[in-house]
Amino acid sequence: MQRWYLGLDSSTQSLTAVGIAPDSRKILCEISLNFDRELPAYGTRNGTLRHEDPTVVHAPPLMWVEALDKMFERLRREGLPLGELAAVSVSGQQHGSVYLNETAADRLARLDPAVPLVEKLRGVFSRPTSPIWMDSSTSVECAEITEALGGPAEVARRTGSAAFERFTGPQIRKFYKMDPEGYRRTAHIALVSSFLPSVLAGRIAPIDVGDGAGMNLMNIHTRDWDPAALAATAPDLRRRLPPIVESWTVVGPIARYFVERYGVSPQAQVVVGSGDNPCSLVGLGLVRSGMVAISLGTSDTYFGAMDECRVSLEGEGHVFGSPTGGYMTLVCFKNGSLARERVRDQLGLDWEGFARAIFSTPPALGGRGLILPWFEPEITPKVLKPGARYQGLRPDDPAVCRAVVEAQMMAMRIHTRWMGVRPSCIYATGGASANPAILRVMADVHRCPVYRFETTASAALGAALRAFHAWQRSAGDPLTWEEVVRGFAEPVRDSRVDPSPETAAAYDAMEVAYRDFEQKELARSQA
Ligand code: ADP
Ligand code: XUL
Repeated sequence: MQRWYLGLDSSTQSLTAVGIAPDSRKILCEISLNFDRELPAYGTRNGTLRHEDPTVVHAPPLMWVEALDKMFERLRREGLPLGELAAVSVSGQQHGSVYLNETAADRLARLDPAVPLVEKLRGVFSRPTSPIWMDSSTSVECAEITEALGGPAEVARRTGSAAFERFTGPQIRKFYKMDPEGYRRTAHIALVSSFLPSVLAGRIAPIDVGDGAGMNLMNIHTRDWDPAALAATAPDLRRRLPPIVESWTVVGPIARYFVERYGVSPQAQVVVGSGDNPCSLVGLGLVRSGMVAISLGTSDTYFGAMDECRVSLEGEGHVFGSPTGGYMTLVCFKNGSLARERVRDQLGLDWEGFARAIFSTPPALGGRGLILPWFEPEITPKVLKPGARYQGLRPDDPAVCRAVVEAQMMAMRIHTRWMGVRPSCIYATGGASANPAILRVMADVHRCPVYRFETTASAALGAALRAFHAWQRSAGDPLTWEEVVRGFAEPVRDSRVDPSPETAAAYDAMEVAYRDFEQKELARSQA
């Protein structure tokens, strides 16, 4: 039997496993367990616990543990050769934190193969629920940390991002203020992506530079804890945090629990976990600077690899350590598919009609009009007062179809310029990447080739590929990242859309006009 590798993605709603066999470049399995359906006793909705304050969003960490047992049970039932497993790694929803008491390390080290994980680990939490990335209840703490560190640009310069409500540091500060006794009882703080490797390896696992950068606590330049950020967050925080390591670090062999209970190879290595976005970077094959993915989902996200560390002092987006070495960026635009749907519906079209309207309108509308697509409050740039703004266009003009997509692409072009990396190729993913007119505008505005990428479980695949890479490295036979991802992370064949050079001048002119309109409207909405 050939060696194989397992990636486990603990996301908001489910735990997904992807197994890969690199020798044959085969995906051996893709299995997903939905938390609400398969673990109803925890009472989650979409993987989260409801709170009377809608800005508070938590999840039960014990549910993630139980899901792990269920997953290994499934893997065994489906006949995966667990005895041949070479390495496993984890992808976790970013920012979510798990609070462990002083018994945790010992209990993790003594898991009993005869007793399910939940029974042994029920008592290890000093905070029964975990705040996750959807929690936005820490504005006060963000302001306090920002003030202590000398302003938003300084926080971004140090940690790669301005202070964000969902980031772990502000969440830890809130816990410390709200429940000082609970904080006192906390011996270890883990991320979702370091907690599950801790269970798998039976010891407190380190945090990697990818997910570590989503905490407002890691210095993005030194790739280690930032003493000033720690001090601004909570007292005695350093001793509650594990070390930060590069993303290919081996935590140790898999715990005896999994060997005896499920027949996993005792030689299987547990590789440090990372965040789902850093893992997706690998799962999409974005292993060279300038390779970018644009995900056109409910919101649109732009993320890619970058060799040098540059941060946005305006607070646009985030810089994380990349699991491949260097850095990665992530910028989120809230008005994605919902804005496109709004336009489609207000014109009474289906997606085909929407595409036809784009193809029958000239690039940049021949300069006759613009829209700022802020139907909902926008993240990039920050717009709190929603409402689309029109210039030289009426909402019932079919040209709005092209205008909205061009505006979205132009906003990405403008608000990712701080990265100092021009995209060399773009992988388009997400629901709207099925639309050929949208891909045409994307290629023209960004002036680079676009490929369509059909993803199912890119984060879990990325974790499996990271496990493979780390195993090779630790065996003294390192592979380049290109060799690691080859045959697994490939775009749809024949999906390449090349930019049309004759549109370049129109979009350069549009950029000037768009910037101007955006500046004016931003100033007006702040007035
Ligand atoms: P998420 O993962 O955020 O739920 P998806 O990546 O599944 O989102 O994308 C869903 C969105 O894709 C829908 O909201 C819809 O607007 C959009 N979509 C689906 N098909 C098309 C199409 N042919 N053209 C444009 N948008 C589309
Ligand atoms: C990234 C973020 C989300 C979660 C989703 O900053 O908050 O993408 O990682 O799981």
